[in-house]
Amino acid sequence: MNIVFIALGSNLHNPIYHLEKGIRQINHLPNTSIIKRSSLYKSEPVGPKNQPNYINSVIKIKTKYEPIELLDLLQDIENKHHRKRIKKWGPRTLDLDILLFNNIEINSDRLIVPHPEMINRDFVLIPLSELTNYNFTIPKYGKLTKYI
Ligand code: PH2
Ligand code: MG
Ligand code: MG
Repeated sequence: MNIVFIALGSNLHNPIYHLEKGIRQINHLPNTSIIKRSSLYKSEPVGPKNQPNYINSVIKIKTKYEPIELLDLLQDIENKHHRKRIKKWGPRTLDLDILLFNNIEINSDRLIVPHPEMINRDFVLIPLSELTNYNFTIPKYGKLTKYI
């Protein structure tokens, strides 16, 4: 089984609904289950400011899928939430980002793991710290606590 951390974010049309439904949909994927979930956090948009505040959360899952298979399945779920890819860092109904996949590093066209922005984003680091212990290390970057 692979251990994967996924960040969820939403700032359109009832964000809590989209996050809760997204978590259920991930839990229903074959050979996949949620191990832990963080609290929901409200935050101001990072990037363009002319958009609503976000609700964010991080989950820890175990799954049999390989990284690109999981990425495809997460994008299917985003699409079911009528996610429109209009603007980088623009408003969205549901964003599902793979943060960490076991302890591996991936640098492909479609997927970079660890997520290259995660260490700069409190809306990821704080919920992630809820799910991990004090010594938790991020491949390539080192101790999580350095960044909080
Ligand atoms: N996601 C973005 C851009 N800005 N800001 C917050 N607070 N939360 C997000 O999830 C977020 C963001 C693009 O993925
Ligand atoms: Mg994102
Ligand atoms: Mg994304």
